[in-house]
Amino acid sequence: MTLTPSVSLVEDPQGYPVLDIRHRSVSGRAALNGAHVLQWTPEGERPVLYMSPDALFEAGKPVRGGVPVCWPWFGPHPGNPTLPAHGFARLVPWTVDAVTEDSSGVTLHFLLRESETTLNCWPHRFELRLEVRLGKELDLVLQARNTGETPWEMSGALHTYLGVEDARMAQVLGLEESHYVESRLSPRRVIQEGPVVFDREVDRNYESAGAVTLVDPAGGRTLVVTKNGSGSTVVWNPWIEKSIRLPDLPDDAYSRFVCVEAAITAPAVVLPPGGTHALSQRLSLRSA
Ligand code: TA6
Repeated sequence: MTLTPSVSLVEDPQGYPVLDIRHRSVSGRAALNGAHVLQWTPEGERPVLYMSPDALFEAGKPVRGGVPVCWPWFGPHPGNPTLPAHGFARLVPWTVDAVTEDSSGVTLHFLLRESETTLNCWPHRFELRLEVRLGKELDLVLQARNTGETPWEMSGALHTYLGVEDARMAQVLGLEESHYVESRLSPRRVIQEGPVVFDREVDRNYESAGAVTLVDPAGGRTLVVTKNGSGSTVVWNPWIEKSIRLPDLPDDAYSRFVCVEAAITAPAVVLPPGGTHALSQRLSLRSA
């Protein structure tokens, strides 16, 4: 099915619907499952997002790469460990509300509302919209609305896998002097001294609302991540042991990506009936 001249709906693999974008300024792919941006490649560039060669493309399962939408909670569910990590939004099919394009790129509008599946794990009514603008930059706007009768709270993230040539030489700038916690290892708040470097597992939740820059010297590329509506920046690299342990990552994956995530963690956002909150992120390439 062709939606606009540059966008068609394919099933790849079979039975897994994906919007395939081939525009003169950009190419990309986005799955209906999870409204998941799988690929973004500005014209004349290498793909910007990392996608594991071992990623699973199955309904109901998260995809290891691209931009997973973590919502309505980030990380393990605060009260019920049997619920999926990072919420349900990345696991369920969304609808495509609209597709538009112009000379500079393509915009996709995804929509998710409560269903029996979501109500079974989160008893609230909501409307979640993801607007994806693919061009020489990648813009994502995740807007949540409380369409119910009572307030509810949300956390979440745009869990972005950024491809690098060699993470062991990469640095994340812009978090200097920010406080962070190493989410797995210790609740202790630490101050970031200098650039963030990758020589072990890094799984940090920074108290930062500002832009960050990922420098990839081996790849000759620099990526700027700007955001709004997010008080936390999560930086994750699994390093060697976890890359080996995660079944949907090749053993050497740790050297090939860094996750930089525009996140809402603590405090969670509380929405009254009719209230809305937008979390947005822009990725822009700079030649190094
Ligand atoms: O990005 C932070 C994080 O919470 C890490 O702790 C790691 O678990 C990562 O997300 C991947 O989570 P996932 O559920 O996609 O395997």
